[in-house]
Amino acid sequence: MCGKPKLTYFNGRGRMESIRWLLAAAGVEFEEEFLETREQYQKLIKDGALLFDQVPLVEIDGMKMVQTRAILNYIAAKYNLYGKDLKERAFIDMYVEGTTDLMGMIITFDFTPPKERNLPLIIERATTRYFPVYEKALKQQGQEFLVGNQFSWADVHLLEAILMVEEREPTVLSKFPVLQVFKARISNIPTIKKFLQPGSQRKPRPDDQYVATVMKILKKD
Ligand code: GTS
Repeated sequence: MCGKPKLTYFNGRGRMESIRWLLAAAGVEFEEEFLETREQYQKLIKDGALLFDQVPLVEIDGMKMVQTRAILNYIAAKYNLYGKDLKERAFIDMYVEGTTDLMGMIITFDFTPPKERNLPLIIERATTRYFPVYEKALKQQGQEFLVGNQFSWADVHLLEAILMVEEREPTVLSKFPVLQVFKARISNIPTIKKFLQPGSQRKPRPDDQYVATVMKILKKD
C-alpha cells in the first residue's frame, strides 16, 4: 500500500462514516480532508478526481475511489472482513444492505424538513424489520459473530447501526438480549474500542450547522 488512505468528505458522518468505521475496525490509520467550501468541491471535479462528480472520495492503493459501496467492498476484502467464500460474502452483503437501509433512514433524517421527519417509523422499522433478523441470526448460529464464526464487515456495520439508532431511542435494544450482548462484545474489540473513544475520527451526530454546510457546498438551498 502507498501510505495511509486519504478520505475526502464533509466533516461529518453521511456516507463516509461507515468507511471510517470499517478502516478503524481493520486497524488502518487514515487521513482526512474536509470539504468546507463549494470551491474545494468544484476543484476536485475540475481536477478529475471524482468519477461521477460526487463524494465520498477515498484515495487508496494508488486509486481515487468513489461510490461508497465499491469503497467498502474493497476495504472489506483487502482486510479479510468479507468472509471466506462466496456464500459467506452473500450473507455479509445481505446483512450489510439491511443495516445500510436502516442507517439510510437516519442519515437522511436531519436533512428532512422537521415537519416531515418520522422518528417513530424509524424505530418501528428497527425493532420490527431489522433488529429481529440480527437477533435471530446470532441466536441460531449460537456464535459470537453474524457470519462464519469470524469477525466481519457485517458485525462492524451492525454495531454502527445499533449505536446510531440508540442515539435517537436509548431503550431500543430492550427486547433484544442477544443484540445487547453482541453490542458489548463487538464494542470491546480493541480496534473498535479505540474508535469509540473520544478524540477518534468517529464523527458526532449531525447538527444544523453541518447540514447547512453540506447544503451550501452541494448548492441544495
Ligand atoms: N452512489 C454514490 C455513493 O454511494 O457514493 C452517491 C454519492 C452522493 O450522492 N454523494 C453526494 C454528492 O456528492 C454527497 S452526500 O449525499 O454523501 O452528502 N452529491 C453531489 C451530486 O451532484 O450528486
